[in-house]
Amino acid sequence: PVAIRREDYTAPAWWIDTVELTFDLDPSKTRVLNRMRLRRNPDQPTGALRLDGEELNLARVLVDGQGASFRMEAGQLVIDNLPEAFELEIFTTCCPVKNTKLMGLFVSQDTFFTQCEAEGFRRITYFLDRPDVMANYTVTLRADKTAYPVLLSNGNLVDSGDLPDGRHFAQWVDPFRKPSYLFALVAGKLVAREQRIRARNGKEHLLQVFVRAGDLDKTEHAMTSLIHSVLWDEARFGLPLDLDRFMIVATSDFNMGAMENKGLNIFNTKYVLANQATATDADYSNIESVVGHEYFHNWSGDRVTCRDWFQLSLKEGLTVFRDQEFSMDLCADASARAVKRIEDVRVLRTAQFPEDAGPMAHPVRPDSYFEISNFYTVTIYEKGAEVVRMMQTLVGRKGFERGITLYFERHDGQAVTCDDFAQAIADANPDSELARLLPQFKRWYAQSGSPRLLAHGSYDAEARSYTLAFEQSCPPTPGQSHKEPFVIPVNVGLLSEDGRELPLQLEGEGQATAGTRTLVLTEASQRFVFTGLDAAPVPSILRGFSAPVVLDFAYTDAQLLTLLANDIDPFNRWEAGQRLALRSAIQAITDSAPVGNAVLDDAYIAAMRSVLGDTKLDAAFKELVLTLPSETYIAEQLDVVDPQRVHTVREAMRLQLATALFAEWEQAYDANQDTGAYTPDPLSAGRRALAGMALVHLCLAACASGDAVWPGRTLQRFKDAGNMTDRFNALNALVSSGHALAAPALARFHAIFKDEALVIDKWFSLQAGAPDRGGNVLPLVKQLMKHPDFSLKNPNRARSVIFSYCSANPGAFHRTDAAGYVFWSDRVIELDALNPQVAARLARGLDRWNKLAEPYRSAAREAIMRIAAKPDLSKDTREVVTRALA
Ligand code: HT7
Ligand code: ZN
Repeated sequence: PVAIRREDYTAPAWWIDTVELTFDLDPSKTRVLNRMRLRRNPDQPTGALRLDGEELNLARVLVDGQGASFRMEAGQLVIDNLPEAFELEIFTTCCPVKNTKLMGLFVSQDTFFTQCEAEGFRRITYFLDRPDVMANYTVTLRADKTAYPVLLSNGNLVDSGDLPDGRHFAQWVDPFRKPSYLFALVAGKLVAREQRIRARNGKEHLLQVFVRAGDLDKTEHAMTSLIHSVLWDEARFGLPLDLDRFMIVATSDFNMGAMENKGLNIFNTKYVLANQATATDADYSNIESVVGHEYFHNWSGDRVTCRDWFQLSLKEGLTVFRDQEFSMDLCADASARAVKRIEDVRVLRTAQFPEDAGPMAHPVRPDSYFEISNFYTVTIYEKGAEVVRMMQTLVGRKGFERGITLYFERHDGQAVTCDDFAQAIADANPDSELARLLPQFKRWYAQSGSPRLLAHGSYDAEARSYTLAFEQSCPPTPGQSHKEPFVIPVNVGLLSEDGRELPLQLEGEGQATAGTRTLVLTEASQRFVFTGLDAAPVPSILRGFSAPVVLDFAYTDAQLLTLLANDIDPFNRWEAGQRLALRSAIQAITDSAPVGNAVLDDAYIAAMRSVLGDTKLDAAFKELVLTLPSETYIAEQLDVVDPQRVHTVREAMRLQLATALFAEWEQAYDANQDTGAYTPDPLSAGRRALAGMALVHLCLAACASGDAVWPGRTLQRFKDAGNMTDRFNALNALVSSGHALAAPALARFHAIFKDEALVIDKWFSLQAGAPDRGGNVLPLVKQLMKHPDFSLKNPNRARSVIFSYCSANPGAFHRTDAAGYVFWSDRVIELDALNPQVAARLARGLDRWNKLAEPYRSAAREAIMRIAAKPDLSKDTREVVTRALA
């Protein structure tokens, strides 16, 4: 395969103005008639018409109604000697029922769905399948009326009716020009929850959430989330809903979370269906942000789209930022907002930082790719969102809103670049730091790798001043050995030793400021002098995680304990606790002695005791502070990783917290019981999360001591729970503590929920992700794959078993006998033949093999080589393993 390079971008030689598609839907042979009006792009006066196509059967090509001569070249349909403007008619067939890749037109549970981003439309018809070719679509769907009563496509329904032989049709016209990746159709037996809403301008819209008949009682939360999204985008950014009708449809077979097709969003059922009996608080929260995310794409993605796929973060980074802000604005108070921020940063640090340090590291705006599907990454999404967030920090919230307004005014209806976005934000704020530093700021788009920020503080008693010195650097990444300094906004505060917030007086500035201030770093080394200080302060650096960097500061334990107890910035309070725990973990891991049972010191335990007992703190925040850094995050801090040792140390820390704080856990459990009716709001969800965490620790301690009381109570809670969160937390406590009562509870759980696919996913995932005890998880995973409910073809199910084991359970996956790696390579190969996108995601599981200690390292490399040796791998998986071995 050949690499696609950003620098090779050229505008298309032809534009497509209109597309009329007629589908005769049939699972094994769908006929597609595609009638287009094309015209030459005057800026590209030469070049044949080259249309992309994949797995299509071509029956007819007509140019202005006449049979045309064409040739096939590297899978493309090529036509030469065309007039400047003409009508092109192409007739093809495809086989949706055999489409296991779930790209293009496919069938899921007897319903037709499409997935066209990034390059799926070419599996439906021959087309200029690139995002800068935007056209007006008219779509006619014809199908058997009994089997497919609902026929949907983008835009407005303009006609429908019956046809002979029990068939019927529906015609849809999308009033907006769009690229092919936003095309969608759905046809099947579906029912809808409907709601009419009136926008601020008085216009009425119809909102619909389509699901299978039995699932209507699980659509209320998705609908509420959609309504909140519509209102929020109008209120915060002045962006209204631009369609009469906005539809969401759920499918249980989907490669990703959801897809923002214009006016017809298609969702994985996981991000639509919820009721209190089947969905956890986390599910509710994910549904809210994914519904928001897809809805916000209506502007950031659909109205203004990407010129080429290298600009993917233009829409994805911005839209993640928007969905994060949406969820934050829905929070009732500052504490809930801080919890949301901590959760987002945790994702960035446990998933994106490793990506940025591994073989797949790439800039937020990549320079090349082999398969674009591999670049729907945490770097594009989450780091991209951090880049947008830094822009907001540099121009202020109001300034950012002005920038967004200008961006949409300037580029509505266009396919643009990340440069266009940054320019609009800067132009709307000409006096800002962003405008002043724009070319340097844009290095965030160009340079990969997570910058390191080394900070050092020194107090001068005589001058009553404190100097904060910063040095920034960025490690080499594939293809980028040298990096230029970034613009890094660092939010800083200073605390007295007894935890009081101090005024900030920067040398040479007139007025002292209270609270946090943003220092903007631009040089490799820079220093800031704070004056008027009677004693050495405790610096609170990178408050709110104001930039996606690794901060290195030689805090003493005492300083961290001060920050943990007092910082007005909840993020840095949490961060101080994480640093203390991480410090103990790394010490125990790198120590040559066997792992003891007192990894954490008394001061840390005492601090956690105060956090648990602090009546001023919300339960959700306590739960985050008490959660130890993950095995993946700990491993990232080490040069050489022995995953078993990391696992043993972390398990020892968990047990220590469980036993040392037994009484506090009991109290936390009792104090955080639900009183009224179930609601998934952050406050009550936080209470359930802390109660669930307490149960895990109580069961862990009980298993160690042989006590039967708490496991018994946990089983009872499992049986009596009034909602899935409490029920699942209780089940998790039994499973993760390895108690014998887990087995009957699991059996009962399966029996109750056997007809609820999303709950059965949880059942599989819990077992495949359970802490390893003497190598028991891999045999269990193999057994689970033989369970009648298991299917490799369904991505959610494959993820619930295989990914939960290979990618989310390092302690069980990294085995000294290499059996985990052999299992992984077998599954990658097996999945690759069915669904390359899912296989390539799984293939990322050993990205960090190079960091592993022996014998893991050699065995992991061998497993990757085993995959690479397969001659007929997909482009997707080939790219991942090739980069891993480079
Ligand atoms: N923009 C959507 C991307 C997506 C996707 C990409 C490749 C293969 C399947 C896919 N399904 C959805 C999702 C989003 O970011 O909103
Ligand atoms: Zn998106």
